[in-house]
Amino acid sequence: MSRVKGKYALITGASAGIGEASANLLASKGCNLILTARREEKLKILAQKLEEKHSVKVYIYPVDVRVNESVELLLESLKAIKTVPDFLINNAGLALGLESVQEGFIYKWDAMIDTNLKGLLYVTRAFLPLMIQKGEGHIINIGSTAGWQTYPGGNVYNATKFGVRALSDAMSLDLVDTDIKVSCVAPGNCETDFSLVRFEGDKDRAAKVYARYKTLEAKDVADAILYILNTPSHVNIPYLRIMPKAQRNVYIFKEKKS
Ligand code: 8X3
Repeated sequence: MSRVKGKYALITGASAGIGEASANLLASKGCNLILTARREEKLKILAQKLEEKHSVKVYIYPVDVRVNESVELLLESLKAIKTVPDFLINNAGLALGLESVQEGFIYKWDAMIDTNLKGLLYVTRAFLPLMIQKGEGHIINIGSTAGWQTYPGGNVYNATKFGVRALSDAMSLDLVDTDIKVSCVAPGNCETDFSLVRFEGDKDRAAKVYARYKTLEAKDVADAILYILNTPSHVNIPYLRIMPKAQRNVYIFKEKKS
């Protein structure tokens, strides 16, 4: 049974990676989509493909979650078309750099904190009251294994993902009297453009992160998200950690034989 068919999922950071994979998978199960990202061009192509292939409604909006005014504009746009999401997938997030704290760049810290924490909060604050009014709903916050274990140079990225984990927990408590569930999905090493962004376009350095063993694919994480959204109304999954088989934690992994 599909519990997502005919529902609306709002996905942030939907133009690539886990966001895009989730959009593909949810659309294939008949879920309508509200896709946001900073890059509208990629969203347009994705929306057209999904509407044609799966006959679902796909709305796209260029949104910068770091800017609350941009999120408020999204809220107004959705109010104008009387559309309230059933599912909110707070996926927009990034890592920048691997410098130690003593050598860190303030602009990278700001970008990570503004996107991974403040952006998640802005979007949640905007839509949660409407979701509560609507009735049942589900927030999925994309965390990371970096929210369970720190690593050298991870510092601020680690802090934001520990924060996403804490916020997921805290939101769940705040929502106890509602029918809104909150889940934190925390992937380990997943091959997307995450490392390319982290290393600001250095393709060789990014490729090395994914070359050591078979990593997760964005679709694997999307499968986990769909599983969570498909659970019966009375079932809640606060955390779902998903790792490549070869990666047991941040430090312990089995390298491919060359
Ligand atoms: C991505 C996983 O280990 O690169 O969130 O921080 S890791």
